[in-house]
Amino acid sequence: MMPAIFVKSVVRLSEMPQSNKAHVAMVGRSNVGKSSLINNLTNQKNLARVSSDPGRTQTINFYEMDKRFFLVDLPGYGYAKASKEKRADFVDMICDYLKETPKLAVALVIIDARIPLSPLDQEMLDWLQVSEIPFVIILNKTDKAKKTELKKAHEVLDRMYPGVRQIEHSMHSGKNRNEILGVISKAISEA
Ligand SMILES: Nc1nc2c(ncn2[C@@H]2O[C@H](COP(=O)(O)OP(=O)(O)OP(=O)(O)O)[C@@H](O)[C@H]2O)c(=O)[nH]1
Ligand SMILES: [Mg+2]
Repeated sequence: MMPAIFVKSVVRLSEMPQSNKAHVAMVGRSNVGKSSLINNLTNQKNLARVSSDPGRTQTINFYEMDKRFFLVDLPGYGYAKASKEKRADFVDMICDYLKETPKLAVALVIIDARIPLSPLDQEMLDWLQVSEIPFVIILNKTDKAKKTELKKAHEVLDRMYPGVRQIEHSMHSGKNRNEILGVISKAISEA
């Protein structure tokens, strides 16, 4: 596999890379592990900036993988310390991007395995469904979740979003990394 490279960070859709390559977007609440997942998938520890402080990613960041497609790191929603205006700006930025991207192959919606459906996650998942944007759910930080919590999370998601693929992941074990890469490969080949 070729190394992944950072392409650019943007705050306006008009600044997106001019390319017809497919996009794969990381979507999720602030601090859920979107940037860490990019580092894990690309096998490059310091590619995307990670922080234990929520609200780290504030721009739309494009990484090119294998010269074939873009991995897109988005700001998180629900960052509690941001002002109301800023929070709304991030949500607009995320939703505008997801709607306007010409070739979004799939969105990886990352949720905390211990908190399966916070109201904001539910809002995002519902919006993606209504908008007919293809997505899969990544249950992240499974290293911190109990078995019973994981089972519960799958049950809740099965009920709320029947048929939507759910993949467990932890950056520490790299659990299901190959399965996620498989989902991406399939999606970009069909995009
Ligand atoms: N235990 C555990 N911690 C994780 C995992 N993935 C990420 N983290 C930690 O969660 C924190 C946030 O990770 P980020 O990757 O910066 O999260 P983000 O979703 O990009 O956050 P924002 O950019 O603020 O929206 C960091 O301290 C990571 O080390 C995981 O699988 N398990
Ligand atoms: Mg981030």
